[in-house]
Amino acid sequence: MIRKYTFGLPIDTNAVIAEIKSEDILSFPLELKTGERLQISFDLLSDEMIFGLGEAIRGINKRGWTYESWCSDETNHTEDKKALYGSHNFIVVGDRFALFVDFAGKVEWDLGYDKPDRAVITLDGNDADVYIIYGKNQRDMVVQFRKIIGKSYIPPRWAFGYQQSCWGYATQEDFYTVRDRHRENKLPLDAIYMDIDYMDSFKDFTVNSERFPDFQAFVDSMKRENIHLVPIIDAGVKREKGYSVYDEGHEKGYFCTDKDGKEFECGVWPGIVGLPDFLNSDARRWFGSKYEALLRCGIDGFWNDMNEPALFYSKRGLEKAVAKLKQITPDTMDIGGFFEMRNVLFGMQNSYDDYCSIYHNLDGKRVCHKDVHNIYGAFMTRAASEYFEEKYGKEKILMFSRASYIGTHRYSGIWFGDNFSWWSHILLNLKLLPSASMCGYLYCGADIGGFNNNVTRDLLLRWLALGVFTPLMRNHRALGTRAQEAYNFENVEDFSDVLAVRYRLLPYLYSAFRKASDTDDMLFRPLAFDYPDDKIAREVEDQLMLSDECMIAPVYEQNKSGRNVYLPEPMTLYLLSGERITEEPLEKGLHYIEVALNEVPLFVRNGKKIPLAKPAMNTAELDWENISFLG
Ligand code: MIG
Repeated sequence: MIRKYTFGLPIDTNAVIAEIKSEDILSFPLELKTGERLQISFDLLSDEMIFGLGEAIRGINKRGWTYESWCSDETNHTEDKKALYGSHNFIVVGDRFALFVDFAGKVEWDLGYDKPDRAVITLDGNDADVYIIYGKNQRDMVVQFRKIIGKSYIPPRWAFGYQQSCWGYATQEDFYTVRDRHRENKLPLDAIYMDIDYMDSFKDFTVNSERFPDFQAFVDSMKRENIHLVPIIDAGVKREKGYSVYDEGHEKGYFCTDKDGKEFECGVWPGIVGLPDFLNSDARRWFGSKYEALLRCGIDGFWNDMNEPALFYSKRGLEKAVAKLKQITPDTMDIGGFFEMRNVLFGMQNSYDDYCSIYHNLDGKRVCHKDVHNIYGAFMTRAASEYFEEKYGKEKILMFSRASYIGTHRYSGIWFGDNFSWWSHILLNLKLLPSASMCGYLYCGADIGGFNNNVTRDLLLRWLALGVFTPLMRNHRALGTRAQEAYNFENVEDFSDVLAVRYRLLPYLYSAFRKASDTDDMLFRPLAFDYPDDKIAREVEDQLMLSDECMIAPVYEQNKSGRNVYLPEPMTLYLLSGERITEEPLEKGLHYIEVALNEVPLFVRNGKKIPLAKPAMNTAELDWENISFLG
């Protein structure tokens, strides 16, 4: 049962696609404060758990911290942070109700932070739709929510293969090397990512012709070897006269403006850019059609980046900062002045003041960016996906986005952004999965091996053993970090062993994915959803249920030969490695399991059968029909 309450005049965020009649707000069942900022609050029961918020830091159980919905270019995913790249205003409160706050501005979620037994949700505005969902259990509430926000995006099958990425591949030789070295080392591979260096001066929809003298031939030769190329597209369009994308957007008035109607100027990788006004439907159609420049060459996958939007600085911020810095002289500088100078410089990036100074033309209505911030990136990805759907069918093109809102899951997947090569980030990756599932993000994954910092061999192997189960299985790293392709490490067979397991399990993983999408269900669930009366299972934060058959429990600490696992019911443990499989039936309860670095542990519920294919070098060569079974 779903109840909708409409406050003020909400803008259409495109999140909910079902028609639902609004109730009288006087019957709103939770405490309410109206005024400039709508506030919803309620008491929490003593051991009540809160799930949800999609892409957010901290635990699977969100209670005890304060979060913010504010799409953020946040490269430090530490536990003191409040927001990451996506804004997903959905929570499940114990088994009492679920709540979706459909509001495109900032939302603060105090979930037992100020007072341990109180939740207070504060919106930066008073025009919103609020949905309250009642159901027979948590999973049921999620399914009901998913039904009103529409079916999850399903990418092409090759996007379930192993994918390699790196910020720094620049020339076509770099790409051939990645392909060939995977081949030589018997490492399967389906795709290689093209980060910003493929472009000409970071201009969207261009290709650097010195580095790629015959781009079409390059794409074709990769395709012949079953390798898909996936270029990045950034939100900002380089402000350069003579660059057709900029010129067109400028002439048509498709860029965001400042208060006075002048194009808002900010600096990102290409230098000063125009921000396409994705809130404007004409601008969306226009931007979406620009992907054709690459689609035409046979490109069939994209990742949309920097669409929170990420701003290094703005012209107005820079002017203010420079004026401030000019007042400083080394002789008069004191400690206070030093810190102020530092704040002035660092504060320019992704500044809230800038977000308050940007304006959109929402199909004729002028709106300030801060009131629609959380749907900006979502609408960029919508622009691309609507074009793909019209021209090719959306399942033909791989698409995932960094920023997202509720509803983006119909258009694309997401990746979890700039994590670190830290052991704790394997665990963060795991914790993000069920929360993403709740909001419809079935196609998702983290940068395997970690984006920032230097990887180690064991970290990569352990992370890949979790990545075997994430629909997006992509190894990605930042410029200047230690080489992270599997072939750089000793005993590369260990990596082949782990990657082989991914391909062996693909028929199962793919069908589990489709089933979750078809039935608006979760692909990953917290154990608490399946075993609500089991006191130990309820609090497990490092194991997940996968579809209806399995449980996963990766090793996520260094120098460990295994880990403790809690079994809420009897299951069989399979250790998979290359074509080798060992099997051990285990009783309900606590177990220590040993897992070698080249093994992938999988726990299968009694009576469930898991199909297995033969290993393959890519999804095109995989024999999807001839399968055997685990168990
Ligand atoms: O400011 O394109 O999250 O995956 O490699 C960094 C370079 C911009 C951020 C993305 C990351 C990508 C990087 N980008």
